[in-house]
Amino acid sequence: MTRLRFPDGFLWGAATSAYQIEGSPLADGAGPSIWQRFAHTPGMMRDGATGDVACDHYRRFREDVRLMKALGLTGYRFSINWARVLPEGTGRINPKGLDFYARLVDELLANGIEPNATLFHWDLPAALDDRGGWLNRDVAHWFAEYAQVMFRALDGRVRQWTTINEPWVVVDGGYLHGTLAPGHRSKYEAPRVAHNLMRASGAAIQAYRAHGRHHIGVVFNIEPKYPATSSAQDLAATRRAHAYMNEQFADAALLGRYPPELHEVFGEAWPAIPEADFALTCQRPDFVGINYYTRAVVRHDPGQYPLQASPVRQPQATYTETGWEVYPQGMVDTLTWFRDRYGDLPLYVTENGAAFPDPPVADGEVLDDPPRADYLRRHLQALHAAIEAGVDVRGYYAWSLLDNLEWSLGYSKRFGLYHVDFATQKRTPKASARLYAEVIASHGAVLGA
Ligand code: PNW
Repeated sequence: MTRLRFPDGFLWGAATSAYQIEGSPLADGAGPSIWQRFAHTPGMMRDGATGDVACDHYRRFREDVRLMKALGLTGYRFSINWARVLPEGTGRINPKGLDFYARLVDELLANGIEPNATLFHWDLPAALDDRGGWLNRDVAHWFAEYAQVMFRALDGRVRQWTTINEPWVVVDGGYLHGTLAPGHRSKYEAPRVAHNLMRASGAAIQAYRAHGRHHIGVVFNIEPKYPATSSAQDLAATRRAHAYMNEQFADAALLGRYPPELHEVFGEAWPAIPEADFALTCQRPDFVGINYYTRAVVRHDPGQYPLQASPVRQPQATYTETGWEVYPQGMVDTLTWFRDRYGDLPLYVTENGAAFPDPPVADGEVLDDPPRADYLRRHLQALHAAIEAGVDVRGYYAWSLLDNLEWSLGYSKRFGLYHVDFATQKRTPKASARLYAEVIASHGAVLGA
């Protein structure tokens, strides 16, 4: 194999999100979010986990920036808890909440790390949920108001903004299957929420055009779909799954329409959408972030509501602890598909990583995590192949800097480059962290050995 080299200026990052790492969710005047409520509702979270403490990053962020520095990161993607800044979601600003993010950004910049601030990574203010949350069309204005507060406070120092993280997960987990906050289960709500998420993202981009001076983008989780057989039924199921998960959001944002397969999926639950709305959803972002974890091989399955499609397990493949097939070629397929469908625009891989069971921590030693290191190595090789194929990828963020709260799965799934002992808050580097540091220091050369 030849020596790999990533482009000069390629951004090497790691990603986290507010509710998953911060802890202190109600500190210093913050309002509750829907995740605060969901986690405190019996039966919703594995092992009764909550984000009350998480990685205690709210109080230990300086130590965590030192960990980033030790890896040689040039970028860090974090999210802002809306209800820390606007406890009621709109209106009154909480200066102490705003100040936390200002201090974090200052600490990053002082260490030469470029902040990428995500405005929404699932923790909607509970006060807005009380007003209908993502089902209320006004949410686009609420979100733009909050976005402008953040732009005004931090745009001098934050040069990369992200509107919404993974709208599909919000819709599918939060409103269709009820596995994530706010825990609704309705095929009538799901497409309305999807549309309002994209209206909100567009409204924030529009606000940025008036007030911002740098770059704003949106983040989609893309999971390429491959048919299990060449039967007409499996091909149609694959198209539905692809339209629902991958095209629904990116088409609204970049093409100003929805794929026709969604009508099949939602049937009479598909809402009438005013054509004028697409002028709002379709605001060209400066970049798109793609979260890539896995692929799905899809078959027709009438029992799956409402998609009538389900994934087929690949007997020869390796699966992560969250049940995701390790499939690095999917990274190449995803990035080239995205470029071909939506045209040239700068892309970032804004999340990629894997949960595997880790061995116990031995004092003072690097924790050995061969499967995660292997996942990282092979996906970075795939990323390099996509860049060689001409896709304009500007950076990569590993998910995640730290072991953290894996949403309703609690602390049972570890994605971190650093192990976290949740009893003591001690951070321990894993071998995957060492590998990543070597990749960064060598511009990728160690990947080609
Ligand atoms: C992402 N899927 O979630 C999120 O952005 C992170 O907050 C999360 O911790 C990470 O991936 C690991 O799960 C996803 O079903 C959740 O395809 C589900 C899917 C994809 C991404």
